[in-house]
Amino acid sequence: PLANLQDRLQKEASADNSPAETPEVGIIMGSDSDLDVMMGSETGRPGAYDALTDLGFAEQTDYDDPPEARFTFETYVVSAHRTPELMYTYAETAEDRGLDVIIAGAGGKSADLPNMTASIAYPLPVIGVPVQEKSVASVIGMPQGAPLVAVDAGKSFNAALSAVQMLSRQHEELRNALEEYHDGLQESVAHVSEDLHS
Ligand code: RP5
Repeated sequence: PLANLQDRLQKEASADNSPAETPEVGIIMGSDSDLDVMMGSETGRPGAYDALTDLGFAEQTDYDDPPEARFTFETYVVSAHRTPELMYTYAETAEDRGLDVIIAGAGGKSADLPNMTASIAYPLPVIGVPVQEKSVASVIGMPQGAPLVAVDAGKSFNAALSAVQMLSRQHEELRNALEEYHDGLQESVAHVSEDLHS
């Protein structure tokens, strides 16, 4: 499966797909044990999956068969330490595969996936998510000249919002969706206070 996966990524990079057919956001993580934090959904606190789907994105599982939604994201488990060649191929082909931004999460004390991906995929922006508190120093600790944007531990939800903010500079519908979503988030905070005082 490893060779097939690398092969598939390479083929997708040389395919002639239009931007509307390819995922804009790539979500990668070092282990399937990161899925809860990275995706959220019904597993606990909201994560990147929730923010993106709330904003109208659909998950694209087959590169050659895009969903109807205009904006899509993809999800891969890629480990900097256990599958370094796959990490390299993913990061190196990302731009040619049509991605505009990568959200990369890793845990442990050597949370190297976001950092290495940012270095290889440069100049494509990478948003790092430290999956645990102890991963923060590793994720944000980049040397001068090797940029990586990062969010706080576990905040893949914010990483997704930041990714859509980047995309919204080119797509007005995403700008409008972000504004509307922000209004909704404000209302939900206000509801909590209202409930406390009713
Ligand atoms: C990191 O090591 C992964 O991102 C994960 O957060 C952590 C532990 O991985 P598992 O041992 O649970 O697979 O590379």
